[in-house]
Amino acid sequence: MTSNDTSRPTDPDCLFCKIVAGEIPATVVAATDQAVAFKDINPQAPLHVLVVPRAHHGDIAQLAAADPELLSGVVALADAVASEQADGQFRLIFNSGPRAGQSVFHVHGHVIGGKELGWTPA
Ligand code: D5M
Repeated sequence: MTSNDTSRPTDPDCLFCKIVAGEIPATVVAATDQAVAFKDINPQAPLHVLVVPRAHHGDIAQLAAADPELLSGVVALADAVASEQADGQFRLIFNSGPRAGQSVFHVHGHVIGGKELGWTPA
């Protein structure tokens, strides 16, 4: 782990840190000084956007412990994206750990919406 020029934790080997830095292309739909929202490369619904803090934290529990205000900013960006791109209603999923389906270890919320959602999470 390193820090960038704003003393934000970053990981040079992290895919989502590279997207935040603009080093890997992504379809960014919204951004704040705290967080970035970009389209999931493998969408599961008409709205499927990932919201990530600019700072590197491994999962939602680590983010909540280290910087609860930043987690709040990530949730606020999810809400804004759902309002701008769909009807404002959304599901926000944070997979935490490989057995829960997490494959990228930079915390990210899946903002899912744009259709009537069923409930089959497991
Ligand atoms: O979710 C990781 C998600 O990240 C998964 O839905 C695919 C998405 N993904 C992976 N690489 C990219 C790039 N390059 N752009 C956009 N989206 C990407 P998880 O909960 O960790 O399984």
